Parts: sequence; C-alpha cells; structure tokens
Amino acid sequence: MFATSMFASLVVGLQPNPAGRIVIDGRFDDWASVPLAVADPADAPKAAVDFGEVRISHDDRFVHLLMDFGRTVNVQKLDGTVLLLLDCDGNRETGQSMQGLGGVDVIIELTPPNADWPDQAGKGVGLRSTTYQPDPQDTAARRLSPYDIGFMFAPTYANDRFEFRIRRGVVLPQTAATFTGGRFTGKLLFRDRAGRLQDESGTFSYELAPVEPPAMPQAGDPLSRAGEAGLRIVSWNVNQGALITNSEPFGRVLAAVDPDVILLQELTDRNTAGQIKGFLNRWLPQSGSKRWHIVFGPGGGNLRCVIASRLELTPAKPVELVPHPLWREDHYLRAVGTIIEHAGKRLLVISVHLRARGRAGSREDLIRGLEVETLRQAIRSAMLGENINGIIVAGDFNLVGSRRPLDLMTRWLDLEDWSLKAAQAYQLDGLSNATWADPDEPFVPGRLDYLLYSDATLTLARSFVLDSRDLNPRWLDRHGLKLDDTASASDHLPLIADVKWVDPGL
Ligand SMILES: [Ca+2]
Ligand SMILES: [Ca+2]
Ligand SMILES: [Ca+2]
Repeated sequence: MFATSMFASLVVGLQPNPAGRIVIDGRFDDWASVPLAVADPADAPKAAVDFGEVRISHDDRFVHLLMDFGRTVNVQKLDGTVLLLLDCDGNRETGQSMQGLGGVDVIIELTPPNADWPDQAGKGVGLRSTTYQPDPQDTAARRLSPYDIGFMFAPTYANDRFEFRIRRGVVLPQTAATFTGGRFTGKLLFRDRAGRLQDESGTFSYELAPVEPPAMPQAGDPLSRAGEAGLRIVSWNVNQGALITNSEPFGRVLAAVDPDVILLQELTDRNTAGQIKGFLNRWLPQSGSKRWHIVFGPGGGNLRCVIASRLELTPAKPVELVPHPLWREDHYLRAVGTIIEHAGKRLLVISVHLRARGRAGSREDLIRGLEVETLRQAIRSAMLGENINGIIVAGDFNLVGSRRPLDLMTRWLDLEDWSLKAAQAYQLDGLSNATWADPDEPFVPGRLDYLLYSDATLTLARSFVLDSRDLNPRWLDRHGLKLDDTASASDHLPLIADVKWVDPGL
C-alpha cells in the first residue's frame, strides 16, 4: 500500500551543494545542507522497502541522490526492485509517460528481476532506456549497463540510507542525454518480486544550476609517501592469480607505489612463493644483499593470500594456517599472517579474503562473520604468545551483506588495550572510496577492501585507493603507468597505507 497524498511536485536545488562536494563513501555528513527533494511518508508497512526522504545535489560531472529506503537492506539484493524513473532532460516530449511521470527517458533498476530465471531473486543494478530497446535476440546490439552512466552508490553493506551518483552528459543510443538541460524530474517506485507496486514517491523536480568545474592541478606527486620513518603497506586482490598471468600492469602499479609490505589476496593454489619472488625481483628489485621475504598462505583452498616484505619476517604460527570454522570446501581460512620486524618493533600483519557474495542475513554473510570470529581468536593467540607492538589486518572483506564482519574485527578484538581502526581510504579524485569495479558483473562499483590498524600504537599518515585513471598524464608518465593499468590488472583496486609508530622509541 502507498499513500497518494504526497504527489505534489517540489522544485529544489537552485544552487549546487554549497557545503562542497558530495562524496560516495557511505557517510552522510556531506548532505547536511542539501534540501529535501521529496519526503515520502512511512506508508508501506509490509513492504521490503518504504521510501522516506530523498535529497538531490549536483556538480559539474554528477547528479547525486540520497535516498531513505525505510529498511536495512542491500541495494543490489532487495526482495523486489526499486525503480528510479528519470525524465533526465526535463522534457516531456522525449521519452515516455510512466506511472504518472511524463517524458521518462531512462530507468535505473536496483535489483532488477532475474531475466533468465524469473523464479529466482534478482541482483545488481540495471539500466534501461524507454526509447532504445535492443532486440534480446540480436547479440550484436548494444546492451545498456549502469557503468555507462557512471552509476555508483554507498555503502555496499546493509543500511537504511544510501547515496548514489549518476554521470551527467552521457549519450546513450536513441536516448536523451543525461542531465544536460536546466532541470530534470524523477520518481521512485518499489515493486515486490511478483511485480506488484508496493510504494512510490511523489514526483520530484530538480534545477541544474550551472557549475564551474573545480581545478584539479595535481601539483605534487599524488603517489608520494607520507612519513619518512614509516612503512608503506599495499593490500590488493589480484583477481585469480592475474599477478602472475598478466604481470605487466601489476608490476607497473606496484613499482610506482613502491611499498615495503604487500598483502595480496586471490593468488591460486597453482601459484608459488617462487613465482611471487620472481615477479618482485623483476619489478621491485632490492639492492645489495637485501631480498624480498614471502609468506605464501598454505591454507584457503584454491585461493591464497600472500604477504611479501622488504623487511625481515618472523613466523606467527597461530595466524599462518587458521582452521576454517565450517570445515567445508575450504579447510582453512583464506588468510595468512606473519610478524614484520621494523624499527626494533614487531608488527603483526594479516592478509585476509573473506567469503564472497550473499546479502545481510544470508548464509554467506553468516560465514563471513564466523570467519572473522575465528581470525580474531587466531590473532588473540598470536598476541598472547608473542611480543607484538602493532597490528595490521587488510584485504578483501567482501562486505556486501551486513557490516557485522567489519564491526567484529574493529570493535571486539577482545584484547585488552587493543582495538583496530579502519583506514578511511579514498580514490585520488576524492569522490569515492570504492575498491572494486567490474562492468561484466551485474554489480556496480563499491568498497569491498579494508585496511585496519591498531591505532593505539600506529598512526595512519596517509591512505588512498589507487585508480590509475585518477592520475593526470604528467604523473602517469613520471611513474611509468598507463591510464588503464589498475583496471586491466584486477577487478579490485590497490589500497595503500603509510603508517608510523606512535612512539618510535618504545
Ligand atoms: Ca558521502
Ligand atoms: Ca513510503
Ligand atoms: Ca524526457
């Protein structure tokens, strides 16, 4: 059921968000001064989504929306479909009328119905045009993808509010360009899995005032290291061993970043420590008698975690091979840990790759939580048995269900005087903290990778997520990088952190 009383059209947004840019990071303080576009009442008590407030902002490149779904859900695994209808050129003469909104040009579907298996749940994000509908039989016809419009949202984990962005000025086939006019209108629908309309917002209308593009000079080296006495750590999921099979872009990126410690996920059981050593000796050669030290995760089934370090390592038995809590297909966790000797101190470092897929409350989500609980116990054992001065846990958390696995790791380490804090690492353009993207998947870019550090003993001097497309030609050239190096290397982006000891004389 839904109310029909809120259909009055609102016009907002004459100024772009004066507080500054909207950043797609799952934090909403950037929306504090953005006015309401529409407020839908709590009027769908039995539905899986009950729209509330919608806010809209824009800058020269993107339109942003903040939407309240009224439930704690995963956007790409809803029990039904949210449809965002957009008359994106603000022209009723283009597009088609839908659900009382004239001139609809594009429809964004959050969790579109499963086209191949209609009885099964949908997933991901879909993009449709009302005026370009390619013949499904024509395999050569261009398919529309949410990646075409730079669609992105946050957070990836279950929440009741989400921020979205859509690129302006995108020309899809036979379709009005996105947000190039002076205004646009839109409306939200929610349909359950049987296709029944369960909630709809009123129509909202938004004025797109002209915006000057901000200057992006990149005067200093965007990859520069912070903290001279510190450690640079990189965590990177290398996409099923592509580090070995497609080593060139990985090599260029890691040489440019020049880390001291590398935490890798998704090597395979066909890879070896010798291959990693060969790769590092080629791309990041050590001088003199120095050499790379490698720990190749002995557990994790067909996908393995690896730690490579320029500094001496000491084994930390409890985190080398951690029994999996379920003992099913993988007998041991996809995780490996070791102790790094640095500046007379001992840093416990863990590379981890949690179970993929699912949504909040799903089997996969519960397994992620169990994996973290098991890993916490292993870390605890290592801490009790060794003299440790700091902890880093980083890797692919696959946080597509609840946020609980991250909370378990950060808030409840169960060690006196120790807690872990997540680095808030952003892409170099400062506009998102997404670490994953794959246009061939139904899912849109999001933050799956995290780096946690013991903030009682370590200071995070700098952290960032590297998408090589964020570097201007000068810095690409300076670092010997190609524009698409990170995208062609892996579906994940590398996460970089410069850390220092809080008390170097400890
Ligand atoms: Ca934000
Ligand atoms: Ca509602
Ligand atoms: Ca239109």
